[in-house]
Amino acid sequence: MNMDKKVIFSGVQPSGELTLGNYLGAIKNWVKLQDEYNCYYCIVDLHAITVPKEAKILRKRSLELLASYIACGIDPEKNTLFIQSHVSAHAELSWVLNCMTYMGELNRMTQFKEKAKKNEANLNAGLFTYPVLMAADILLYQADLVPVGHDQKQHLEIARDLANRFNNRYSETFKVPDPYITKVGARIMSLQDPTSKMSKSDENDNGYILLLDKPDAITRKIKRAVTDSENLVKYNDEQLGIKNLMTIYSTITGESIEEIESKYEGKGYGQFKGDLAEVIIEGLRPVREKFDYLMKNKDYLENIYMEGANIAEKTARKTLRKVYKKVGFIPRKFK
Ligand code: ATP
Ligand code: LTN
Repeated sequence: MNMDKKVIFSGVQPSGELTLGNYLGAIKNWVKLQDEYNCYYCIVDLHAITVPKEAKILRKRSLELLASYIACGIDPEKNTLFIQSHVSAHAELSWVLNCMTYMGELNRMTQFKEKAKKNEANLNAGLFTYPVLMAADILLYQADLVPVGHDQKQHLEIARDLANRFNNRYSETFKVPDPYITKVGARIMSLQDPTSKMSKSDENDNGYILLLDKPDAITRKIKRAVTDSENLVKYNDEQLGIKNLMTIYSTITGESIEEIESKYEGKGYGQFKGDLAEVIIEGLRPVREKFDYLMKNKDYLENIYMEGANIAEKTARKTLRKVYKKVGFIPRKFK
C-alpha cells in the first residue's frame, strides 16, 4: 500500500442484487479511481440490518456483493475489500459519534424520512442513526474522498460536520472528507417512474435493471421503459423518461449527450431503445461472466475478505485509539 496516495472509502449495502444505478452511479467510478488512490471498498452489512433480513440471505448477498465488486473491475490486489462487521471499530466509533450527533440533524435526513414511511411497523433506532455509522466508516480511514451517488450527498454532509465537530471539541483527529459525485450518471432514475431513483428495493422489477439480468430481460425492460409521445431523442427536463435513457447510454459508452442527440436525429424511440438495450447487454456481459466464475471460487473470495479485514483493522484501530484517548477512556493494558 502506497502511503503517499490519498485515501478513498466507499461501500454498498448487501440489501439486494446490484442495479444499473449502483453500477453507473457508484461502482464504475470506484474502478476509475483505483490506480490513483488508496481505496477501501466495504460491504456494509451492519447498515443492511436496519431493514430486517433473513440471516442466510444476508450472508449470501454479502458474498455476492464481494464477487460483484471484483466482476465490475475492482482489483483485489490494488484495493482493500472487506466486510464491515469484521472490523469492530466501525460499531465502536459509531457509538462515540452518536453521542455527538443532534437528533435534529438526523431528523432532517431525506433517506430516513422516506424509509420511515416504508417501514412504519418497524421504525428502529438503527435506521435513524444510519448516517452516524456511515460517518464512522469514512472517518476511521481518514478518507479524503467518498465516491457515491447523488442520494448520499446529505449523509456526507453529516460525516463532514461530525469530523469538524470532533476536531474542534478535542483536537485535530479526523480528515474532513469530500464527496465525489459525477455530473452524469449520479442519478439513474426508475425505468417506470423517471421522477424517482432506480432502486433495488423497488416493488416493480420493470423499474430497474440488475447487473446480472439476462439479455432478454434487459431488452424487455428497456422496451417497456416509460417515455412520452414526442418520439424525439432530445435531452431536456420536459422529457424525463428519454433523458434518463440517454444518461444511461452516455454513461456506458462515454459518448456525450450532444453526440447521441445528433446520432438519433430523425430516428424514433424504437431504434434508440433497441440500440440502448444492446449497449447495456454488451456492457454488462463481461461482468456477468466474471461473476459466475467467481461464485464458483468461494475459497478465493474468502481469502480476499480475510486479508482485507486484516489491513482495514490496523488502520481503523489506529484512529479509534486516538479517539478513545481524546474522549477520556483509560487505555486498555495488555499483560
Ligand atoms: P436501497 O434501494 O436498498 O436503498 P440502493 O439501491 O439505493 O439501496 P445503496 O446500497 O444504498 O443502494 O447504494 C449504493 C451506492 O449506489 C451509493 O453510492 C448510491 O448513491 C448509489 N446509487 C444507488 N442508486 C442509485 C441510482 N439510482 N443512481 C445513481 N447512483 C445510485
Ligand atoms: N449509505 C450508503 C452506503 C454506505 C457508504 C458508507 C457509502 C455505508 N457506509 C461509507 C460511502 C461511504 C448507501 O449507499 N446507501
